[in-house]
This record gives sequence, structure tokens and C-alpha cells, in this order.
Amino acid sequence: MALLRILQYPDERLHLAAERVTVFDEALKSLVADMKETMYAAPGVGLAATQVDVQKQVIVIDLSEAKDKPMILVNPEITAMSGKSDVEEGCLSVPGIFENVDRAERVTVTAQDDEGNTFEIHADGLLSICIQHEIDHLKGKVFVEYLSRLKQTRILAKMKKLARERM
Ligand code: K1U
Ligand code: ZN
Repeated sequence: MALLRILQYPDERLHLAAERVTVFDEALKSLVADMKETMYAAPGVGLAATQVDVQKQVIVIDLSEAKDKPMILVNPEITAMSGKSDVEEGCLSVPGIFENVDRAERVTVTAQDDEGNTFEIHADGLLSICIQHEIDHLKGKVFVEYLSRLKQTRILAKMKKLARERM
């Protein structure tokens, strides 16, 4: 397994759309294993392949306390949404920024596992928010893009300062 580098906003590659996975092979399992290790190390509760510069529709999520219940969502599609939610979100690609985002309260999602088996999830609470956040990543959208222009400008300035300090 390997720790992958997480792209930092405003890296342009975070805006690339991911492609559907058509081959369920050892390379896919290896990517999933690396993504899980990277998510746990960050630490985070979710990670989309886009964030590690892989343009494939792959997401890992683990909301368990013990970090022992990873969910793998390949080619996820939201088939139903209901209700309204306004919950604070964070993002491993935008460290130190936490903002409320308007989302659906509940989602129904169809996805495949890393062997290609199709399954359906009915999610609410943090799982619903996390799934919507990660699917946005696969479409090239970062959560800060839901915020006001003013907030986006401030976040951009903060991220550029952080990047300068890292150099
Ligand atoms: O996509 C990502 O960058 C991962 C992100 C997922 C997420 C969290 C909360 C709301 C929406 C989406 C994170 O994991 S941010 C870090 C975080 O929330 C966390 C970190 C350690 C312990 C518990 C939570
Ligand atoms: Zn994120």
C-alpha cells in the first residue's frame, strides 16, 4: 500500500471530471487500498479519486469510530434526493476551512463495489452529506464553490498563503 498525495485547492486538476470504471482488476483494488490508507492517515472520513489525481469514479468513505467499516463506491449515481440540510463540511483538499453547505437531507445511491457488484444505499445524516461531497469531487466540483464570492476570495487567499509557507 502507499500514501497518495492529496491535491490542494485551487489545483486545476480538482476540476477534472472522473471517468466511469469499466475494468474491475487488481489495479483498481490497489487504488482502493491506497485511497483508504490515505484517508485514514489524513485523517478524513471520505476521499474521492479526483483528490489524488486519478480521474476514475472511485470513492472511499468510513464514518465508523474504529475506522474499520470502509465503504467503497465505484461509479456512484444519485437516483433520488429529498429534504434539505445545512451542515458544516470540511475537505482534505481545502485544509482548515469548515463551512456550511446546502444539500439534500437524504439520498439514494446506486454504485458498484471493487468487484463490480451493484448495490443501492439509502443514506441520511453525515453519510448522505459525505456521499454528495465526494460525488461532487468526481464531477470536478469542490465544496467551496457553493459559497459566496466573498468567502471564496478569502479562502483562495488563505490557501495561496498556505502554499507559499509550504515552499
Ligand atoms: O472529501 C474530503 O475531502 C473528505 C472530507 C469528507 C467530508 C467531511 C465532512 C463533511 C463532508 C465531507 C473529510 O473527511 S474532511 C475531515 C473530517 O471531516 C474529519 C476528520 C477527522 C475526523 C473526523 C472528521
Ligand atoms: Zn473534499
